Amino acid sequence: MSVAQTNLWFTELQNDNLTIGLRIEKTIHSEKTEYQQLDVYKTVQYGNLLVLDGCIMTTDKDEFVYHEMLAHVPLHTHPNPKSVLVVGGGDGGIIREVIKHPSVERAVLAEIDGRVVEASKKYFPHIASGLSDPRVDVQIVDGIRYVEEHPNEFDVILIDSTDPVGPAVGLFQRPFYESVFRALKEDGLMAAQTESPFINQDLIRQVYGDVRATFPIAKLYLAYVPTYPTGMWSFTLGSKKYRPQDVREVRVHDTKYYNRDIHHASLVLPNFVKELVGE
Ligand code: SPD
Repeated sequence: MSVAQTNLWFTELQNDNLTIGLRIEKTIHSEKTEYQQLDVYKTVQYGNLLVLDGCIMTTDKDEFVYHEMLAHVPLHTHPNPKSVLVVGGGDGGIIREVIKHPSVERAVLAEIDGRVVEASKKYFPHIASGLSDPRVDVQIVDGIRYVEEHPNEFDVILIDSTDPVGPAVGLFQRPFYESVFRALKEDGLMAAQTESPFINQDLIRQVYGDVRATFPIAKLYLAYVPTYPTGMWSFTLGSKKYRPQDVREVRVHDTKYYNRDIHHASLVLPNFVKELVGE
């Protein structure tokens, strides 16, 4: 039996020439927080959808790809990650993946907007599930400042930012990567979400150049997220000592996307992306 369809659509304007549209059943939540417009919709295709300032952040159905890939590629690259910082990521998806690693003793979430954390606990409980773990310390703070104030403290730092507009702009700039470098221990490493190689080429070139100028090792890797602009998504890893190419075994197996083959496959770049980063 077919269900009556609404004619309501959420449309993300990805740039002046490109949109992605999801049919929605209803608006679940809408508010203007101190930092941004926060909306939650129930969609027909992808379950609940979290939107910040008009941009898709995550959906029930495809969130696992992004969260697993931003967390497990860098966490497996480090042989024994104990202390982890997540900058942004107020929905808790990255934290949920971080605490799957048995070596992790402490995971700090530095999120500027406490309303994102609260809305995610309410409307995305399976994504936010790790936030109440005793190893997790949720700090509602400016992530840039938090990183500056915690030198030499973390094995791994993961930057789960919104798109490079508004409050997130500073998270895509060289001074921030330099302070991430200082906040890492002597063999620490970081990874950041760095948008789509199809439509954010200047940004990727710039971020990769800044990370390569800051860290001895830099590597771009890819994953496929259906609800993000163009589907192809990039992450940039910067490391003081360990290379993602050297991972031989994976320690976490309760994943839907990530595995050892995906780890290595994600490091293989199409020619047009290689060119972007000069590989
Ligand atoms: N255009 C989508 C970029 C979203 C990056 N962050 C998503 C947050 C999910 N935890």
